[in-house]
Amino acid sequence: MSAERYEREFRQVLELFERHGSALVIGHVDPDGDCIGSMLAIGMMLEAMGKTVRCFAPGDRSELFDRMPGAHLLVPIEQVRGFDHDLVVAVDSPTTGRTENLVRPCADEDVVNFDHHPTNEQYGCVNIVDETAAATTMLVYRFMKTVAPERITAEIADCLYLGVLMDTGGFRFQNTDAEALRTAGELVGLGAHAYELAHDFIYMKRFRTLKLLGTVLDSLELHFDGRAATMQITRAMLERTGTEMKDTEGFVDYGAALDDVELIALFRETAPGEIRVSLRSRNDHDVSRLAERFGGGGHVRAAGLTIEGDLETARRLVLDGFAEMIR
Ligand SMILES: [Mn+2]
Repeated sequence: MSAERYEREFRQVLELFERHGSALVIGHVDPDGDCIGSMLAIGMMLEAMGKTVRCFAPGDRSELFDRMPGAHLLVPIEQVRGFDHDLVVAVDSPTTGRTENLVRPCADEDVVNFDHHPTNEQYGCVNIVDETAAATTMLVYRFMKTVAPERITAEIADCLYLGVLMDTGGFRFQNTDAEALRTAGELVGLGAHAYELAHDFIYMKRFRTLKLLGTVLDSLELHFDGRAATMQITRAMLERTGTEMKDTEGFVDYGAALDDVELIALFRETAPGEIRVSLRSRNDHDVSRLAERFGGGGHVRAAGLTIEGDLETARRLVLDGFAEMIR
């Protein structure tokens, strides 16, 4: 990613930040660490500039995120609806649909779009979209470093680091390139707490979460001579262990730990008759194309979709898709 490529856009975004008095920062449904980190970093920058700012992402989020600096900016949906704002900043969201249409394409209000999904629909008035970035927070960092480096406090550095940490799976995924490591290094230099963040967000698990993981691993199955794997999380499993769906982030990666497995699917019964599917690819199989077929999306190696139907229906649809891909 070259800084020059977005030089003009970065200036436009800063100009919007300076010109407007209030901003709504929006993330995608069921926000992850990259989404939350991007939202809070931008939120804190705007707050320090004297702006009125609120951050929101629909769906569930882990309460761990409430420990992050800037978490006071996260508001419930009721405080979004009545919020009179003149700027919208969307983060980590390839489509406005991923924000449950809280973000509307650039028209009568100014919309800034920071994202790293290849399927991004460029819905912003200013679009900073670079699929070569391992995390959206890397683009936010590049923006701040270019136009307002003095505004990157240790608190903002923590939020930006969180995105790189989580979206690279703790610097293990294939997107862990020199730029990701360089960004992480610079952010630690600016005060990000590498150890504490890795401890809280990667290593530490609650007792009940580990018990749930045990039952999820018990559901692990191999298909197509061990080239694909599936796992599932039912409402009953959550009830038995006293957990919630938001406790299951990262579970899909246990399937990806199997050496010869190329494709992995984790099925989550999010509501009766609604199955959310997380897909992972271990090689060049493009799981985002399979996800898009069912209205989902994502990256080549990590994507998600929602299927209306029961677990068996979802399994059949996804395994049929896998069969086409590895044939
Ligand atoms: Mn991301």
